[in-house]
Amino acid sequence: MSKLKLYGYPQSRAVRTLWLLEELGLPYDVVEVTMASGATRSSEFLKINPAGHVPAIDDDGFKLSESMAINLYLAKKHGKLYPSDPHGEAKAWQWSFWVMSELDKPIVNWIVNGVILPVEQRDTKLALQSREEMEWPLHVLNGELGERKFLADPNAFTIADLNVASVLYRLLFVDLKDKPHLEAWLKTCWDRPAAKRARAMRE
Ligand SMILES: N[C@@H](CCC(=O)N[C@@H](CS)C(=O)NCC(=O)O)C(=O)O
Repeated sequence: MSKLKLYGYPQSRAVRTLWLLEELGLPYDVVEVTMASGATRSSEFLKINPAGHVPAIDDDGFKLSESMAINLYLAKKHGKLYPSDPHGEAKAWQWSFWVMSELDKPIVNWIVNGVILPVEQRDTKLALQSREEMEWPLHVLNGELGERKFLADPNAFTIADLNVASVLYRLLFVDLKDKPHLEAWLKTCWDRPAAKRARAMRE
């Protein structure tokens, strides 16, 4: 059996899977495939993920893409952080789909146009609109976390928390005082030793 390969780089959405791999304690190799080098669209990489995005994995010949799907698969396969009952499992799916449909894109647009691009290339209007778009889902999440400590299992950190918190990485650097439950939960998630190791790889 060959070592798991993770395609991507820590500054990309691949950090979501790096965090999980650190939690699972699995041996893995990172195959650096970056957008800047054009490698995400190389014919070699398109054989791994025809969509041309990272992260993607090759798990002993099984190729999979989409950060949330990869994380749900790996957690389930290795029996760690994966809720064992059907309701917990369904909640993990719910939160993973929710964060992708409600927050993944606005967060990226907000950060890319507010921080990452050189000032003259930023679309400031899009950054502001995206930040506004984030407000309702973040309010919803704060409310949910006022009811329970964690998302899928009321008392335990699971893949649902990892998936959502990993998408919200950039909010670690933002004042969330008006959303205290979200702020405390995000800190708890990213304070985990595995999360700190993944974070150290990207910062
Ligand atoms: N929905 C996908 C999005 C993946 C994605 O857009 N990744 C970016 C990097 S963060 C990428 O590969 N961009 C390079 C490209 O599109 O060529 C996921 O969550 O895995």
